[in-house]
Amino acid sequence: RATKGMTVWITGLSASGKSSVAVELERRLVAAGHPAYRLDGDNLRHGLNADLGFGEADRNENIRRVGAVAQLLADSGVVAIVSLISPFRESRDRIRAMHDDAGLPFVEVFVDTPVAVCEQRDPKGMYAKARAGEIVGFTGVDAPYEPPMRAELVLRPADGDAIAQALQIMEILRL
Ligand code: GGZ
Repeated sequence: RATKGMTVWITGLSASGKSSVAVELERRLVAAGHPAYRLDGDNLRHGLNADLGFGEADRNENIRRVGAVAQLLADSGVVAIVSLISPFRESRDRIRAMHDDAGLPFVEVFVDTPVAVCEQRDPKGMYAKARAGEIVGFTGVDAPYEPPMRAELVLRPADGDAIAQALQIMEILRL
């Protein structure tokens, strides 16, 4: 039976673990024979979204574009895996509504890693820069993050590593 296309939308703070769980999820889906493709915010900002910054309007445009691309992939039968901070509830909900209208499943996954933990990890030193005022408008420091109200799945650090978290996502996808 052919895979049903869908979008798995992974939202959370910088360094929350979105990309890692997305990589593991893609690996597992492909291994199980399902076409899957990752759309990662940080990567897309080098190409498709190279013209966008981190103000509210640009972030919303970033979310809109990635949502549209994900929906095209989902429509083609691919499991689109989006990892984007996507801090604004309303813009995430708009993409959900577009998927609903098209009859395509939209699975919102909130990687609920507390900002203190993200800041402790700080793999690229960006939280330190934000605290020092060298980056202005950094999500979780001096720019907002609006958590989902009804995510299909919430992942917390206590749920284990990226592999364990990816398995939890696999379990709720009706493929
Ligand atoms: C948040 C920023 C910022 C600011 C640069 N705020 O964890 P990273 O480093 O590797 O990935 C983050 C990425 C965020 O891009 P997104 O497209 O996911 O964001 S959004 O959905 O809000 O449009 C982070 C880096 O860019 N970064 N400046 N000010 N993250």
